[in-house]
Amino acid sequence: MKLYDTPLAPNPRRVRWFLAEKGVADLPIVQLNLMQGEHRTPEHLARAGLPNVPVLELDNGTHITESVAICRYLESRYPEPNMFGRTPEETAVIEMWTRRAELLVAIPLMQYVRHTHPALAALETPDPAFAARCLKSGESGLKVLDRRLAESEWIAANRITIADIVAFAGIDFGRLVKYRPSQDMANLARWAEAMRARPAARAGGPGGA
Ligand SMILES: N[C@@H](CCC(=O)N[C@@H](CS)C(=O)NCC(=O)O)C(=O)O
Repeated sequence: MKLYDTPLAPNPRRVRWFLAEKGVADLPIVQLNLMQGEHRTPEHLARAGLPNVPVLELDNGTHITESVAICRYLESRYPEPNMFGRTPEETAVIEMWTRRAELLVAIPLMQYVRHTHPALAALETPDPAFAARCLKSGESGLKVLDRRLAESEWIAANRITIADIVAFAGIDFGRLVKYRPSQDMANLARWAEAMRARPAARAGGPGGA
């Protein structure tokens, strides 16, 4: 098994973080330089189907893309600690919050950064009006998480799960443009500090710790 990765990006960071929570340190990692277009080569497109990372290559030649799908596969290979749910109810609630974390928070905030940071113009034609709409929408999503975190220590269960990783990697990507959520969202701030303090935050890579 082999992971195609890149150091600063938030979606690959989810997988690195997940592996660190599982204590998996021996998975071979191939770093691609997105700024040099290494994810756009015919070799990478043949394995990934899209110019994206992360990609997990299995020993039988199967390629899995989509960071959450990769984590789900890794969960079945390395079941402990459980990050996707143990019962039907828990699994569904974790899926629900993972989708909310992705759709309401991570995607808009990642798009905000992509359309704001000058260096990312190599990947994206900056659209300031779109960036502003994404920030507004991501901040509405943060309020949803803040309310949830008033009633629960972690986003989806009584322990860290994939939902927390998806949300935090998206939010923390904002550091590239010096964006931090308002400390007025005290529950979110408490949770973000707990996430930042985990050893996996460092293993997650230079996206932030
Ligand atoms: N939904 C995919 C998104 C993958 C993705 O967009 N990866 C970014 C890095 S965070 C990428 O490869 N970007 C290359 C580009 O924009 O050219 C996932 O969760 O894995």
